[in-house]
Amino acid sequence: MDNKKISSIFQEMSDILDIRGDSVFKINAYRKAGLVIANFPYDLRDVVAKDPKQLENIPGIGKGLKDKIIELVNTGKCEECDQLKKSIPKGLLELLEIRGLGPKKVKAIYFHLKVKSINELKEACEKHKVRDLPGMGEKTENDILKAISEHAYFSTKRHLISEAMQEAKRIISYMEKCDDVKRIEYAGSLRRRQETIGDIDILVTVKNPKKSSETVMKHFNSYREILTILSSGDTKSSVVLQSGIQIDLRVIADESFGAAMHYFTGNKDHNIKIRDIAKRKGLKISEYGVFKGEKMISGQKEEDIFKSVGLPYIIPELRNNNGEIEYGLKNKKFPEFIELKDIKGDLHSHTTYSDGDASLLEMTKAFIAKGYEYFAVTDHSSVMAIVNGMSTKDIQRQWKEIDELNKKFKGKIKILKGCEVDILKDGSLDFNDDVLKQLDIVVISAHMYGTLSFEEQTERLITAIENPYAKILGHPTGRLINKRAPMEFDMERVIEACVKNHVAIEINSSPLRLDLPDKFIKIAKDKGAKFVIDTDSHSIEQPDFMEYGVFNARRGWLTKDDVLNTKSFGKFDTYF
Ligand code: DGT
Ligand code: CA
Ligand code: CA
Ligand code: ZN
Repeated sequence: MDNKKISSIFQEMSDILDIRGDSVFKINAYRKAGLVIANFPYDLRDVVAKDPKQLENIPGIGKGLKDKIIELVNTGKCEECDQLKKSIPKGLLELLEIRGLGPKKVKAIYFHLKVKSINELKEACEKHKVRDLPGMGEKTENDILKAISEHAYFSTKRHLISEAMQEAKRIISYMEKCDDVKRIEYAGSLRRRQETIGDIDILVTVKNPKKSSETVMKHFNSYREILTILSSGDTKSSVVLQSGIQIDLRVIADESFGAAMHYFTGNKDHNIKIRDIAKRKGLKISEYGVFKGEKMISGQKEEDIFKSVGLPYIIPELRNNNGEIEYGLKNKKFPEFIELKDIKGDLHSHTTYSDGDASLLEMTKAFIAKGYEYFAVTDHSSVMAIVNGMSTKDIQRQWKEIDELNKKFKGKIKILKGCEVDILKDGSLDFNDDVLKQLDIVVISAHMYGTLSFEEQTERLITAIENPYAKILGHPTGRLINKRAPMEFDMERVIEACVKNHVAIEINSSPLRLDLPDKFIKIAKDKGAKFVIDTDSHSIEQPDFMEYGVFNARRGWLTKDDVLNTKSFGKFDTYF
């Protein structure tokens, strides 16, 4: 643990003591120690190793703090600090990250309003509860709201897969213009289609490594979108783009391409397990190839790596060391996982009848361009006033237009009548049965009351799922990646209710949602659930999101059979 980290722990301790209302003496002791350590010229690890007594000569460090420093250096933690941390609600520490909020304000907000998370604080500000607290006012409230949105923006270091994918495609097509590049691929979490991406990893092979590496590196480092070059060597360069995304590019020999692709695709735990198996077989796997003693026996193709340890090819989406290796060793073969080309239609979309950007006609043309057999228009129900939800009159007008368009585009596409009906607080649906029974597709979604208690939320969702007209449970957790936390409820019970009532579970393909999240997909599949992968399109470009939903489904081990919209209309709807 370095000085910086120790200093920030002490700083945090003083903040916690301050929020708790501990003695000023103690609060200041920690605060001072934090500052001193931040500016201390020697590494505390060296001091502890050589002569821990010297710590007491540092101004502001007494015996108590000396012992804590030794404990932190030696064990990486500090018992008393951990205790202290547990003594206040976790969210309060998060509040301190908001610019302009010190322990005093956090304490007042917690004490008077019982606010203990950033989300709750945001709500309190929006309801103008903060301005009446002692020492605060309208301005404080506005400042806090502004700081909260900045915090959300800047604290998200992981990128949406769609953003990373766009950048990766752009850099690859730029690099392909360099004559010395033989092959180029992206690896890492992007190739595994993880829902968020830390950085982009690119592999390049060259015709002649000795001659070409330098040219390739030069070409890469001259990419116009680069904000800063973090490091650049003979075979590796790391840069940050103006968009804030980091790219690591590596140049490798073509004979090692497979081994490097495997290594840099990861994830790390998957790699480690594969290498362990190889070791037991007397082989060594590295990013350069498969070796027997000194001799490289394979590694040009990625399949070589799996073959060498007795495994069938494992698709990148599954490489998480989550049972894929054991499954492959045992079964020698994987199921055929769903692919984008299996999708026959989209069952969740919006038009200008509610909050969509495009007209029904424009959306129809966009879905025809996808080559689909059908799509469902599912504009919002009336309770969603903020997104211009439809009244009963609106939806009847829409049905008329759908009938006309269906005549016009007969043989090209079939438009299904649908609605994204809001789940109300008590679990009832926001359209009367008379409307619901006339619809082909009813997506039930919770957009409000995201903060009900675990029990209430579970009951609310199950009540909605039990409604005989419910067909698809839309974006089940309600999360927005990097923006809004998922609702809290008993996922297993909700999945079971869907299975029992033949309600399909949505895999919402919007890169901001990816909801149901991949970690629950396999659980739901094992419980016998059926899925719909749809895009929730609000514009004519968004039908393209479908691939992200399919990636997510593959990460959840889904095959074509698990997903209803791989079948024609008339076939899948019997499930409802
Ligand atoms: P990210 O960037 O955080 O979204 O996730 P990754 O998986 O792309 O991670 P990254 O960029 O740090 O590294 C790319 C791959 O390189 C990773 O998936 C596996 C491999 N790798 C990196 N560090 C290690 C390591 O220490 N051991 C092993 N066995 N593999 C590693
Ligand atoms: Ca990465
Ligand atoms: Ca990386
Ligand atoms: Zn929607």
